[in-house]
Amino acid sequence: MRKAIVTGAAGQDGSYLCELLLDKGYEVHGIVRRTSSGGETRLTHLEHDPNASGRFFLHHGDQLDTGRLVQLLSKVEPDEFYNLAAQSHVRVSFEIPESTVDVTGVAPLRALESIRLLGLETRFYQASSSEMFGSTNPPQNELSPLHPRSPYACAKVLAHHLTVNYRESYGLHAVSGILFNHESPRRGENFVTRKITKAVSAIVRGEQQHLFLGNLDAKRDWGFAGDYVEAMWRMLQADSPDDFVVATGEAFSVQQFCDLAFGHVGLKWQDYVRYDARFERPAEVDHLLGDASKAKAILDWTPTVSFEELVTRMVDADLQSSDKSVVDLTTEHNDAHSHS
Ligand code: NAP
Ligand code: F7E
Repeated sequence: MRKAIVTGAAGQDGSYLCELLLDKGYEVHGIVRRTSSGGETRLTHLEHDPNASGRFFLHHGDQLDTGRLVQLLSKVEPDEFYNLAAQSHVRVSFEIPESTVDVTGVAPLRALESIRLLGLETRFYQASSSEMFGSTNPPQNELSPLHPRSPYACAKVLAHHLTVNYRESYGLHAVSGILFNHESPRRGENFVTRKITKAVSAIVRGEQQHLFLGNLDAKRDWGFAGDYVEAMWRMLQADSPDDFVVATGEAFSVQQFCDLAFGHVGLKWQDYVRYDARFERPAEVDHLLGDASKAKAILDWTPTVSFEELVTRMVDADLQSSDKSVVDLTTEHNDAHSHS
């Protein structure tokens, strides 16, 4: 049975990836922080899934704890290691730049160096990001210049180059997946898509009056997270390690997302959305639009969910969810002015 370790298992992508690997018959070892915010909601169904019984293990761990990492690597000796854990919020990275660089940029080095020193044959996946392109003109592909615009993006550039360097220096089977934005009903509530869909459902229920947002003009290439974890897995199955852009090839503005999300329930976004400068960033990334031709040609990967389908699925999921207990983990979406 093939074995995989997934860091950030309780995150959006971690939960979809654990599901995918279990479906493919893997023994899956997820690493989560003891205080993880997502484990309760995103992984519980797998812990109680009889098909995953005896094949799904969660381990406490932290990206800052090399000893724990070495211990788990030696014990599991995984065929594949997916490094998904990160402080992944771009605007928050301006508030906590040092810890962001440590968790998001330096921790991948801990994993690469541990795999190398232990002499494991483990294939390594690094969760790189379109944010690395920053202000580079669209469309962006694997050859586009990197111009990061936040501490988060700088950290991802460091980790990307380290991944390539360990491949070139030591022959590690190390892959960097440069993924453009991908969303789902499991998206963290302080990212703009989920903040909007959560607010739409709260407004429909009469629990919220307004939605405070920052820059509505930014354009993103938004895909479905379930499709993107399939691309991660395909990258590690390829004969030789390489780097791949994963994207839909279409970009839409935050305003267009609002238009569709509010329109889906018969509302006009202009009646509810209010500007709040607190949600602007010191440096914005204006336009990300990916060219995933290489992933299509080599991995035979294409996205299956359109932008419209993604937005309506997210709104419908929030409308159907009656669980208010998860709502206030991050309060960005609320009328009450709070941090995030
Ligand atoms: P996410 O939902 O924020 O998940 C990240 C996970 O990392 C969370 O479960 C978090 O755990 C964990 N984590 C944070 N700090 C940690 C630490 N010190 N030790 C151990 N775990 C820690 O992010 P995602 O959307 O699933 O993204 C997965 C990866 O892909 C991230 O590396 C992200 O930067 C990258 N990426 C995402 C996108 C996207 O659009 N989603 C695009 C490109 C790249 P807690 O629950 O404890 O906070
Ligand atoms: O912002 C604008 C904001 O926080 C998208 C992460 O997964 O994808 C994600 O990073 C856009 C930005 O995602 C609000 O200024 C307006 O232009 O949803 P976001 P992101 O910054 O693109 C990349 C690929 C990653 O790698 C990251 O890990 O929306 N925006 N008003 C807002 N954004 C937020 N969060 N909140 C607002 O109120």
